[in-house]
Amino acid sequence: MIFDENELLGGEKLKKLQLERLQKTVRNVYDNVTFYKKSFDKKGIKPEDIKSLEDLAKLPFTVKQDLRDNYPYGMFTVPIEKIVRIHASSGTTGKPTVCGYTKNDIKTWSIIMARVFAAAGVTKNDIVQNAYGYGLFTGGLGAHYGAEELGAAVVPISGGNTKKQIQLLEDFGSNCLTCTPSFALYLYDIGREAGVDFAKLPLRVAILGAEPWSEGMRKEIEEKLSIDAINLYGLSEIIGPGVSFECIEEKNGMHISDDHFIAEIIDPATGEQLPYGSKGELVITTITKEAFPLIRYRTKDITVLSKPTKCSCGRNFTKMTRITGRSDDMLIIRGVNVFPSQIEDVITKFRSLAGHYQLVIKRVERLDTLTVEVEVINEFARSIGTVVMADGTEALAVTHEKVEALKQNLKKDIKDLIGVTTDVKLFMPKTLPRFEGKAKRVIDNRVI
Ligand code: DLL
Repeated sequence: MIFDENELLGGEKLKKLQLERLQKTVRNVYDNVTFYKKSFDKKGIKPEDIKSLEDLAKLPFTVKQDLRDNYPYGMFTVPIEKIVRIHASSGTTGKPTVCGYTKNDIKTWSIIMARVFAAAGVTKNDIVQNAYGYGLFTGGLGAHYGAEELGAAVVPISGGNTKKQIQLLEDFGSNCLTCTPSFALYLYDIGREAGVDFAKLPLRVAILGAEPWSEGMRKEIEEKLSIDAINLYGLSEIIGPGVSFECIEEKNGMHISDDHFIAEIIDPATGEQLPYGSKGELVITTITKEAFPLIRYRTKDITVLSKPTKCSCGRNFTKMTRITGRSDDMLIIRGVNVFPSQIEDVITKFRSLAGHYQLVIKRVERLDTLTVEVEVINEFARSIGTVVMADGTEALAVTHEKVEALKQNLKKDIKDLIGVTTDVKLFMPKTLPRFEGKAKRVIDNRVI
């Protein structure tokens, strides 16, 4: 289903609207954000040089580091009195990326998210159980406002709390579930254990995103929960969830709200724009945001764009395929974005730890587990003593209280900084692999 008329726009009409909105956005950032003024001036570009959509390619890219350099509010075009909401997502080190919204931005986002629900066949008669996390993360409030905009009844349960989720699915008769795909499967497992027959629940559709998943996972979720599983994509910097979404008619590629975002695909190595059908990094320019517009933002997500054609749902918007990877090293662990450099930062603050570490990720019973394996320094190992193993190698006396304390402290600091619970394994000096070239810090054993 369609939520608003603009969703039916296409062809020259859409292009005209995009150009008008692009020109206005470029003028806004040039006049109000020092970073953009400087970067445009450096390239010798003025807002009035943007005469066609093709001229977009003349503008410089914006990257996450730029947002970090202007932390916290330097990228906002409006003073704080115009801001009504602030969200944030992980940066590559301690400081998060800050995203501000004006009242109009919240309205725009609500409409964009209402489209997502409508495209999934949700109506105002439905009950939406929103199991995306509420808080700095955009998932919870983004889905919440969208469902309300549509007129559906939202159950704002937020993430986790699995047993309660199951109870509400049964008692409240939720028709639509919004959460990460791995959480949907986890809910199923816990529900089954408790004897729930999912085929008998009123649940009809799940709108899933915030982490990579596969067609295999879709099939599994649809069969097990007896529902349709819809893919939803977005990122905090651009607006949050809602940048693109599947329609229930086709479930084949995600429609980008072209009237709010201009999408490009580039070669991540050269930055060169690639034609429709090519696999590359998604770059997005926001054309309706007020407080925090972004020009040619490099998402680092790898996908393919297809030429806009009429879809059976009625939309003419550009479609993008599932995200197949990233061009940086960002990991998504239980829906939380994690950069290895953030963990490295924490490790280096401990004097008893050496800088040699690796991150091992597994999916155990549907949930991601992250183990931080790190070497201690020689002095620490000697101070607590070591034991000789059967194969003659020396190992840390792991039962020593200092070992336990070090593990707990590291675990706590990582949890405090990035919000992910980890396992910590301490190793003797010089026992983790060494690398001649680029260190391979991440061992991702998840099968998605
Ligand atoms: O994950 C926003 C969101 C919330 C999207 C709820 C969908 C549903 P961030 O925390 O900033 O924002 O993380 C953004 O997550 O760059 C992708 O790498 C990844 N991601 C988001 N949706 C998908 C998806 C939210 N459907 C980062 N498939 C993005 C694969 C996804 N990856």
